[in-house]
Amino acid sequence: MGEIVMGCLAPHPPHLVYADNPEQNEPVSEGGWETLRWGYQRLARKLKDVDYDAIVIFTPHWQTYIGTHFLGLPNFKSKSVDPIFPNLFRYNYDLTVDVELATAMRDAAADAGIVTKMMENPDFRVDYGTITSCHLLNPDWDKPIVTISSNRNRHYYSVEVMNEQATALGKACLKAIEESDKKVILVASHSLSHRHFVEEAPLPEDMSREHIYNHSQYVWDMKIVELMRDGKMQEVIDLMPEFTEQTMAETEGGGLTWLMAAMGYPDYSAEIYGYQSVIGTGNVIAAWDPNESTRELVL
Ligand code: 2X7
Ligand code: FE2
Repeated sequence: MGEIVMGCLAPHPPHLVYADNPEQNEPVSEGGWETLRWGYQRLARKLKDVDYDAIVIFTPHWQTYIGTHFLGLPNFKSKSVDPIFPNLFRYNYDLTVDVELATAMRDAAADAGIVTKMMENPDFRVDYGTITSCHLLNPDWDKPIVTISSNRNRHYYSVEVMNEQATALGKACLKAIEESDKKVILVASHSLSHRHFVEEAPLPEDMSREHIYNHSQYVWDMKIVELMRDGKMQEVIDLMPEFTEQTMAETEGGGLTWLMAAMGYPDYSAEIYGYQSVIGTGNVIAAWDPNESTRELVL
């Protein structure tokens, strides 16, 4: 029987890849945002010791307006360019997809009444949320991935509808994983609070210019992190509509709701790997390790 061996909240500001200067990314930086990058490095080291078959990632930057889509070809190769920050992120990727698992998830979601589609266009450009979170969690890219799109329930309806739909999708994905014989890492790729500056510093990595957009965002983010530490994930999901509306949070795409529904709303402490702002947004790296013997107090 398959299982979820780890769940991660993995924010994807392209700034973090830019700051790391990997060979795949064209722009060159002088660093920056070390609190998040060092946190990611620590989590990536932990994941190296985890036995798993695939990473399943839910991204808010592949936005679909009719249904939920899944990457559906074994390989995608192209250049991913951030539409807002092309100066920071032009990343050459060549990634492998676990199509069997993607199809099983699609089928389970369809059985649950969710409108679905497999993305089988070989020229499709994978979004920068997927690339950034996967690069930072597994810079070796030595495991296949499954990417799930974010249906725009929030925009068509409300955060409440988003929460319900993402919950149904999370439960369907869990069913597909359990029916497979695979060990899977689930990743919700997004920030927390999401108001951001509309002007970039002349040198983007100038850390003297980086801070949270406003105090209210900071207080909300800390409330969410505290609940994560306390193992109160059902409460986080219950607060989601209010949090999302008041901080314009990137939870609006449904990632954390999907992750928590699939993991059964953990009542144990999340591992916290770092919190920092990027162009004013609030970003926490967190992981839920279902295995008590390897679960750690990180920060
Ligand atoms: O997509 C993002 C993000 N979520 C946060 C910060 C900056 C840029 O892009
Ligand atoms: Fe984003």
